[in-house]
Amino acid sequence: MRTESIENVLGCFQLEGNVSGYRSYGSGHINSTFLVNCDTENGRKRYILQCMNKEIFQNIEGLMGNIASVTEFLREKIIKNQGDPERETLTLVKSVDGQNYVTDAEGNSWRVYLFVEDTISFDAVEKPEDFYESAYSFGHFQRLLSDYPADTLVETIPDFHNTPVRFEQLEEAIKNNKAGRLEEVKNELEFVFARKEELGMAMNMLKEGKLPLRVTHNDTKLNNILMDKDTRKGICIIDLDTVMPGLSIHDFGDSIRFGANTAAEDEPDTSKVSISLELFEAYVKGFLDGCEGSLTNAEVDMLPMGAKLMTIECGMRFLADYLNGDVYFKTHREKQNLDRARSQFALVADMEKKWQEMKAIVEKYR
Ligand code: ADP
Ligand code: GN1
Ligand code: MG
Repeated sequence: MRTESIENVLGCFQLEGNVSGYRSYGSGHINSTFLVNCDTENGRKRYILQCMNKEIFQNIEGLMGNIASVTEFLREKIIKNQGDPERETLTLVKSVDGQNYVTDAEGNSWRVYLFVEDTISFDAVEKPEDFYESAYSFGHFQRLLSDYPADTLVETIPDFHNTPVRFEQLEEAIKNNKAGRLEEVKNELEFVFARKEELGMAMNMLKEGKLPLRVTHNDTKLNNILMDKDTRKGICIIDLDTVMPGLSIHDFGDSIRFGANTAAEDEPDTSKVSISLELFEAYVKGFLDGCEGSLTNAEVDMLPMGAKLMTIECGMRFLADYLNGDVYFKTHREKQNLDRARSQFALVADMEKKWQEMKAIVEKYR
């Protein structure tokens, strides 16, 4: 991103004071995020500037429409509950001509949010209590959106958590072998193909009406929640690009995939990868508390399967991206997508070993 263009873009938004600096920020894999500092008469004011990934999000207008109306809906609920809407949900800053985003001369679209101060977003769980808090918040988020008109939401990435479609996309990547890396991933493919029959479980239950479609977040990674830096309570759910109709077990599962792994998502040494049952338990408890009894019996039954499916699905996505030449997820080193995929599959294997224990934990809190 050229400096000159970022400065032009910032000039298009209704920021308070004068921009005194900006820098790259956060560890998201999709958008380009910047922290922006402004000097105002009353001191410092900070913003988040994001360039949306236009290869991944084909309908930016629809995506921004979703975010504007979901944050407005949440804002009203937060005000009713006597909360602070500028801390508890994202606040879009309008452009000088009153729009929710701006498109530059190169066709890149940008948005600005108020920076939520005095919060932290974790890339790894430090304490089970923090994981409980994040689970509570993601459960509560779903609860707050339970009466949101789902049919008005644009599907920003079609088939986002349709695991069988993700399998087909992997098959396509194998067929094309664009980056010539197929030979390297034989073991990983064997792992996935051995589990092919299981991949459709959740989607089949949805089709049969056994699992309800809800408004879900769909990207419930630990660093997509801001926690208060002092109380360490969940404050604000962010990264709303994929808020769409989806399955609650997928929101649950994606958090487990990322947060209950004893190793990093891209850990090259898979012997360090395992599912922490202590963290799994903290998340089950927090998510069920946050959902306040709204999950059906079938949803609760399927929580462990949600975790397994989200982990294998994400592994397939990383693997397909590796075969395609690292075109989707941001990478910072060679073979990072391959390491990410391997770490996901090692986590699935460990879940399989601990399956009965995972089920017993869910039973304890249902
Ligand atoms: P990506 O889609 O690339 O993951 P995110 O929207 O998750 O992008 O933003 C990346 C990171 O920026 C987050 O993990 C978080 O640390 C930080 N961030 C994003 N929005 C805000 C905000 N409004 N206030 C404070 N921090 C934020
Ligand atoms: C991406 O945007 P970010 O970094 O929070 C991805 C998720 C993956 C995750 C893996 C829109 O999330 O689906 O689970 O990376 N988001 C999108 O870390 O594809
Ligand atoms: Mg993110």
